[in-house]
Amino acid sequence: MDYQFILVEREDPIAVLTLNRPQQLNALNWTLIGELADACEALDRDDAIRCLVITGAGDKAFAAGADIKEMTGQTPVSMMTGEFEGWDRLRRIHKPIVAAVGGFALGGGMELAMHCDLIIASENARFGQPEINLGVIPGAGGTQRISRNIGKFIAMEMVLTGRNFTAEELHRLGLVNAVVPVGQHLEKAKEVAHTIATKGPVAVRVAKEAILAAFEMPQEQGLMYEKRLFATLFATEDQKEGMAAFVEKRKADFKGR
Ligand code: CO8
Repeated sequence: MDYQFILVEREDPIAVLTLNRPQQLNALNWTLIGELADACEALDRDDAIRCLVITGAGDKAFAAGADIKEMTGQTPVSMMTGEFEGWDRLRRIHKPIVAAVGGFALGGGMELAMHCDLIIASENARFGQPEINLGVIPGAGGTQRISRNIGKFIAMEMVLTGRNFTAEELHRLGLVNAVVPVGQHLEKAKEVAHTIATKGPVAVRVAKEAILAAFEMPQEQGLMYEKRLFATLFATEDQKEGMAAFVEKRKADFKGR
């Protein structure tokens, strides 16, 4: 399937999705977000693919935000209807997604990275929520995700001052998994994706679900949910295979069943 604003490259068992508007620093227009959601959903249904990587084309940006030119003529009604659907669909992808960030990840770009499950950043990556400079606030989860994933005070600083944070700062704050030399973010992200892809697909899916549930549920309920998911995995062939492989001192061959 050909898309206008993204590239999809399969490297089974992983797939790399590239935001492809480098002249506009990969600004996220509505079509791009819709295409990204379509492609992620198709790969989510594909048993041969076990982990996704999202990156930006060119060496300047992951994505410099939602497309400001496209937003200038919007109204409250047009912003409320339909257009958020792509973001919501991305939130519901079951397979793990690794963000490979080089250069700017601003506004919607940082929010897209935070929709992913791990973030690998190049030393030159710059993250920020500069919407305040445009007279608005983050609209794709920035206020909520920074508050929950880091905390109130950093969220206030990012959103109220609009200051960019370095990859190293966000690594120290726990939002970035690894910082690598300039230009190596995609290779590192693919390496991490390949590692995840060797694990049992059912356990990976359920693990992502359980961790995301921690942000939605009280702890007592979350612990019970985890316990139930853990028990359910004993009905899978992958559990039998994983444990048998350990006992027999061989590599497990997970089938996702
Ligand atoms: N939208 C549209 N075009 C952009 C964007 C953007 N966010 N960012 C950069 N571009 C374009 C520029 O207009 C320019 O195009 P042209 O050559 O046609 O003028 C091209 O990309 C290159 O950009 P610059 O010349 O500005 O490059 P610099 O290296 O000088 O500066 C910066 C790089 C600092 C990143 C600068 O481009 C910048 O400040 N960009 C805007 C950053 C920003 O404010 N982002 C937040 C946008 S608002 C948002 O993301 C809200 C999210 C809500 C999501 C929910 C939606 C439903």
